[in-house]
Formats: sequence, C-alpha cells, structure tokens
Amino acid sequence: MDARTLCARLGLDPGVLAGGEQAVLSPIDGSVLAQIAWASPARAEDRIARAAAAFAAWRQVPAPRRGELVRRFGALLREHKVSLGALVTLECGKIRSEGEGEVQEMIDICDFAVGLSRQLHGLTIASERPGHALRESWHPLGVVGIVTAFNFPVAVWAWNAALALVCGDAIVWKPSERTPLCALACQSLLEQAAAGLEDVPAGLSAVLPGGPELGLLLADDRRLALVSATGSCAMGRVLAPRIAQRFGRSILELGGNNAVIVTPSADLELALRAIVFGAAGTAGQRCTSTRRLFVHAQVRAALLSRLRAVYARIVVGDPREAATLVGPLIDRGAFERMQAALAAARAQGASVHGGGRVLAERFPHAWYARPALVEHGPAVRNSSEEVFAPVLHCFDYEDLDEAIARHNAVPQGLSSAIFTNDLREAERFLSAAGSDCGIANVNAGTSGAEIGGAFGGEKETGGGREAGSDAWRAYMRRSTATINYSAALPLAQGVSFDV
Ligand code: UN1
Repeated sequence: MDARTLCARLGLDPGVLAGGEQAVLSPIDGSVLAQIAWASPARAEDRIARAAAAFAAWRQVPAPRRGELVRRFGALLREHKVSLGALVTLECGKIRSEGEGEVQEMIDICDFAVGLSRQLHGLTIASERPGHALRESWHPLGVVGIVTAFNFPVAVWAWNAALALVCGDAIVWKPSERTPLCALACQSLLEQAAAGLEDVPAGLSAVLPGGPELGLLLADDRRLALVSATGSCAMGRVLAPRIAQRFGRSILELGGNNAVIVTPSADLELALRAIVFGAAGTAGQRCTSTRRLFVHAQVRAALLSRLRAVYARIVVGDPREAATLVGPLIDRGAFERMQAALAAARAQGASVHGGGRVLAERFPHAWYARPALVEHGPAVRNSSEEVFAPVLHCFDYEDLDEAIARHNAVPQGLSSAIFTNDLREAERFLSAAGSDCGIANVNAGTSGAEIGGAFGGEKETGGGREAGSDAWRAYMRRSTATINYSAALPLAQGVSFDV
C-alpha cells in the first residue's frame, strides 16, 4: 500500500503530504513518498509557547485522568497497528514484522504508562525531629523536547511521550528528517485519542518536522525542562552541552557498540540465532545491534563456520516481501560508511565475508548490502567505532576476564550479552566487575529489549534511561516537604538559635 493511503488511514490530512519543499524518500527504492513542509522557527516558537501553556493546565489534571488519554492512544495503536507498521516499513525500510513490532512496543509502553498513572508515588521518610513528617512528592516537570532517530521512528518517541504525558508534561517532538510521515501519523493518532477528552488542553503535543537546526532550537530553549534525545554520540556531543549550559535536564540515548561473548559451554545454536538477529537484523541499524563478537578459541571454528553459512543464505531484499530478513540501509551515506569500515578492516588483515552491495539493478536508487562478518586475527583486539550497518567484528579470546576487559574497553556502553551455561561465568558477567553496559543479558541477544526494564547505557551512550522500571522519575520533579505538626520549632542537627 502506498504512503498516501496509509497516511489517510491513520487520519492524516492529505494536504500535509503534498506541496511542501521537502521530499520524503523511501529507502526501499528511493521513491518520493511525499513532499512536506519543514517547521519554520516561527512555527517552532508557536508550538513551544502553546505547549508551555498546555502544561500549566495539564499538570493539574489528576494523573489517572492523564492516563485516560494514553489508554485511548494505545487503543488506537492496536486498531492501526498494521497501517502504522507498514508506514514504518515504507519510510525507514524495516521488514514488516519489525515495523509492526515497533508499534507493539508503543502499545506496550502505553499499557505500562496507564498503570503508572496510578502509581506515581513518593515516599514518607522518618524525620529526626519530634512532631515532624518528611514527605517526598513527584510533580509534573514541564515541556519535554523529544528528538528521535530514523531507525525507531515511532517507538522511541512513544517511550518518551507516554511517560511524559502521564507524568503531566507537555511534549514537543523533533523526529528524524528521514521519517517525518511516521511522526505526523503518530501525532494524528494522539490528537484522535484526545478528541472529546475535555481535560486535554490544546497544544499539549506538537511535532516539528525538520533538520538538525530544530534540535538545536529545542536544546537551547529554556521552556523545555527536559530534552530526551536519541541518536549518534556526535549528535549528543552537540546537544548535551547546550542543554547543560542552561541547566536543562537531558536524557541521552546515544551510540552503542554492543558485544556478545560466547563461552565454551554456550548453546551454540541459541547463540547463533541471537547473533544473527542482533548483527544482521534491522540491517544493523539499531542502537542495540550486535557489533562485536568475542568467541572462546575452543568454539570459534564451530561458531564462525555456522555463522558464515547462515550469513550466506540470509535474504536481503524488499522489506515488504515475506521472505526478506534484511531490508535496505537508510541511504547512500550509510552504505559508504559501511564500505569504509570494511576496507579499514581488510587493511588491518581481517577476512571479510559479505558486505557488498546487492539489488542495485532492481533498486538503483536504494542501498542494499549483504550483512558482513569481519574475522580478525590475533593482532587486532577490538573495534571501537559504531558503524550503523550490518557489520559484525569477530575476535577470539582465551580467558573470560580478559574478554570482559576487551568488551568494556570501548567508549560506548549500551547493551551486551554472554552466552554460557556456566553459572559462574554468567554471574561474573553480570557482576560489578562484569559488563559495564546499561543492558547486560545472559543467553539472549543485545537487541530487542522489552519496555518493562529501563533502557539506556553508560559512558558515551549518554547515561539516560527511558521506558520501564523507574525511568518515569526523569519526567517529573521531586519535591521534599518537611511538615511540622507540633507547636515547637526544633531545628535539624540539634542547632539552637534562640531569638
Ligand atoms: C534504538 O535502536 O534506538 O532494544 C532502540 C531494542 C529496541 C529499541 C532500540 N527495543 O533493540
């Protein structure tokens, strides 16, 4: 189905899709999906001002009522899962199952947020003073700016939006310039969810399609109490200091360089499937994609020969076709960065399997590549750069502590996994001296996290946490109250100050 029909099903005004100066291209074949208008600075100003006004009203709506908006949004997502998933496929090139999986991730976070809307709890704390109570409350924070990447054009926004909305915040979204239609469709569904709900103020949610300058605008605007940004480390390096400079809060979800360790006791079939999904799936375009493999020398030959065999038969192709497992790269630049990484590995003596361009005749304006396995010799110990493409660097190791040290010896710290049937190895990997990532898995791959846990990573990944667990606290402000219900005024720490 074409983008126009899908957008119409999702409630988008067809006028939005035509007449604008920006062509939206599909990575599937390079065709023009729509011509849309970018948001001007004046429009951004207007939307932020409206969001700030909406926040003043929304923060006073009882949280379970705020949850009702998210509940209705989740219901619409269930109804439109196939259409929105198909739009994700058209605009970012994911295979159908992963496009729909992304919408499922949105539904899941909506369910989570609805429950949370009755659980935004604080603490009561023992006071050291007689007749005193100490209470911690969580209050809505303000307007939240959300900056997202092309590779998860709907789910990552939803993690932020669903939590921010139940927490009482207003939201302003700058989607990737590659995927504005997905963003406009999500905004349309959210507006449909709000229709008829009297306590939802106008302007509570806005989308600002456009380029990096809009991201800078959000970073610099003091009215945004929090900016939650997902993208490359380079992007984070630009936005973070600007947000910090005005003492704004940020949630940064930046690059990963995720690794899998396979030990001699591992179930190799299990490891194989997880590695292929993690490294080749989504054409290697997840921040959680598996980019490095440390395999014990004893099982290296067995695992790599199976990996080579599976890699050789992975179907790369049109993501709308049922047999396809790996769709296109987002654009030519991604393909060129992939080729440069492979050339650099070859120059270091690695043997590279796969990695070349395919389907160039059928899709001359799109960029399909075979996933690549890069087998390094003993001289090369690690790979420290994130290349957003299906490239898996394979290394062997002899000693687990040494493997963990190499695993951690990269700037990024998002996701990680060990495949082992040895309890000691598993627990060592999960311990304080183990993986230094925000996500550490045992016998499960690096990508495809559920929303129930907090999502994010350490070091240059940025330190932010989104989605489940207590990630909601970042979208609220904490207020500590001391209540004196006595007739005296004892001071803390026993200080005496008689007047
Ligand atoms: C991302 O690539 O930015 O864990 C997010 C995963 C998905 C989210 C990835 N749930 O792979």
